[in-house]
Amino acid sequence: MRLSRITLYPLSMPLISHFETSFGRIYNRECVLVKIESEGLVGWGECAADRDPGYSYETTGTAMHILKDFALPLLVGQDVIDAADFQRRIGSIRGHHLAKAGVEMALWDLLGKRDGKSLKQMLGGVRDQVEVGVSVGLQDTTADLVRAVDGYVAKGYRRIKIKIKPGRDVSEAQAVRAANPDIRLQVDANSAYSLETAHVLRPLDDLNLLLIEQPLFEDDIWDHRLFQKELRTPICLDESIISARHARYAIEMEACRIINIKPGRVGGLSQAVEIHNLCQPAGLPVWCGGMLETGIGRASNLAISSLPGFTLPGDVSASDRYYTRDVTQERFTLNPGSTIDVPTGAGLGVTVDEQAVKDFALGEVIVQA
Ligand code: OSB
Ligand code: MG
Repeated sequence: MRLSRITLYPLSMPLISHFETSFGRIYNRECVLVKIESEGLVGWGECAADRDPGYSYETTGTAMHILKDFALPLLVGQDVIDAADFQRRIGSIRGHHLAKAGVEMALWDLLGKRDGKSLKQMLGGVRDQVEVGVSVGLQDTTADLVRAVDGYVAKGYRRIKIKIKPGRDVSEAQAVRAANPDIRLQVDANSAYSLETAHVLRPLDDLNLLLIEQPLFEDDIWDHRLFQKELRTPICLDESIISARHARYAIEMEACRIINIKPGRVGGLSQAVEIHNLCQPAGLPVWCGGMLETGIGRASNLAISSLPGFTLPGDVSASDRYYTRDVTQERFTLNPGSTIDVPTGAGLGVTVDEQAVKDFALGEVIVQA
């Protein structure tokens, strides 16, 4: 499709409740929306970079720079055929996966709208509903955490993830486990430990956790292998898996037994599908991670979660876990059984509320042929 105009909207979305991880606390989620206009159609995508380089070196600022100054000039006025063609065209830009993935998502939305196909159909999804859980941030006290988890369990979430950091790890997990003996429970350290300090996590092995997510540094696949050998609980990698090659390294090194797939982190939905296709024959379950997405990125996460290898519940919670007002007309709700429906409309299957986009936008950049 000939891409005539691409608009970037850096957004700031107020969260219903603040979200704290080992790398910091946020009250507003920033991201960048991508709008592509082509042949009378409009496609939307979401770049999951945040304001600060805590989770990733990328920020909304670097994403705006890379897209405006390097990626979009390679695309506007061009006839871009599909995601593979898109990846070839931007192949000269090193890294910046979150930025690239936002544009790839908008391209998928556009192609789906042209062909009358849902993203689920295009990616090879096989489920109409997907199992989901909720990722609960660090709270001020352990009692607050147990209360927050209680609230989500009462809403129907059957899989809970809690964030941990040094000093707030085993104690938090033990308290949540004691209050919820049967719930599917997992923890996420967001790279807060080294092999030397991670020994404090050993007691987590007695809590019947589904997995321990990204305990060690993001660039340390080898030490994850060493740590995995010490644990019965599966390690799941998030930050470390930035490409299909890194997924292969982790599988071959036995550095983890589960992979969290975030299409943004790996440079796009096409790369996410590749990792899924690599993990399936290797026997590694995968699940879809979340980045506190708006309705746009959430629709995309639900579609990819419907692929056959996504056998663990995703961090793709209902809209009301995040935002009172979203940028899509649709709001995603939790079904009994801790599932959410996968959108069925063409492309992402959502209708963007352009007034909401304008209200949350911190700016606007237009690149055209
Ligand atoms: O590590 O999975 C993570 C949110 C922002 C950045 C990194 C992570 C997260 C989450 C939230 O855990 C998942 C969600 O979107 O609900
Ligand atoms: Mg994570």
